[in-house]
Amino acid sequence: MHYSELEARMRAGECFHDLRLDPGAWAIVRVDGRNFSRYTERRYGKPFDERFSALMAGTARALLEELGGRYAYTESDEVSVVLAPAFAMFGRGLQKLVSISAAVAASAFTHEAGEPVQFDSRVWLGAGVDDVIDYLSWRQADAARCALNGWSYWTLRGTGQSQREAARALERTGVAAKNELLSHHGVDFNGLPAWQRRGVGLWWENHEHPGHDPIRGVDVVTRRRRVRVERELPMKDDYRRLLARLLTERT
Ligand SMILES: Nc1nc2c(ncn2[C@@H]2O[C@H](COP(=O)(O)OP(=O)(O)OP(=O)(O)O)[C@@H](O)[C@H]2O)c(=O)[nH]1
Ligand SMILES: [Mg+2]
Repeated sequence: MHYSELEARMRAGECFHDLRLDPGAWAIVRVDGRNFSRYTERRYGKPFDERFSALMAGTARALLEELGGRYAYTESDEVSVVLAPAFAMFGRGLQKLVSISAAVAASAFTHEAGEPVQFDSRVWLGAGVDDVIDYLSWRQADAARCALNGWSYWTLRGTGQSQREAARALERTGVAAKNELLSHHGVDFNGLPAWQRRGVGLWWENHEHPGHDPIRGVDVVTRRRRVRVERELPMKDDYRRLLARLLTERT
């Protein structure tokens, strides 16, 4: 068999190679830490740890920069990165996007933490900006739900309840009752840091950078792009308005 025949036959086996993001669609790539329940167990404070959150924000920044994303959002052990319809890396190929985003996340986190971790990755497609805003509101609602559950669980554990006792007690407890449970134990849920309840958002912003032009011998101001890390995100409709502005404005 000629090499070119073998090549063609073997390439045909790469049957997922042609999968691409639909032209004109918005895409979101979401990475999630693999087995992080176990990884974080003995290393980080519960339910929230500022050091862990900083590592995830650093991972989100690396993804935003490497993929040229429009917006990134992180909560718990996950990061979502919004890719505008003009996203053109990897010929919009799905396998490259999924594998490289997982690799970027794993290497960024590992480099900072000093020990190896892995992330999985998946892609979500939306037709327009409104879908993207719905997606991001969904992840923020998930952050709020997890924060309430996490705080309730660890507050009960703090009173001496076992894993099973705390989990069973919370199965039968609604949102209002969890808030009451927390305030009964001196935790004001709405007074907790915003990043714990609402997640962290990252986006590009322009800023003016004062400098000196040595050739002309004059001071100059240049405009530069930098990543803004927002740990005080608004929620609900205010968040949707912020997102609408970030996703539609020309940068
Ligand atoms: N201690 C601590 N743990 C955290 C923090 N943020 C997230 N986690 C952990 O990250 C886990 C994320 O949950 P999942 O992604 O559903 O579970 P996982 O174990 O990573 O499992 P897979 O994603 O399916 O591999 C939570 O269960 C928490 O245990 C934090 O600030 N402190
Ligand atoms: Mg995980």
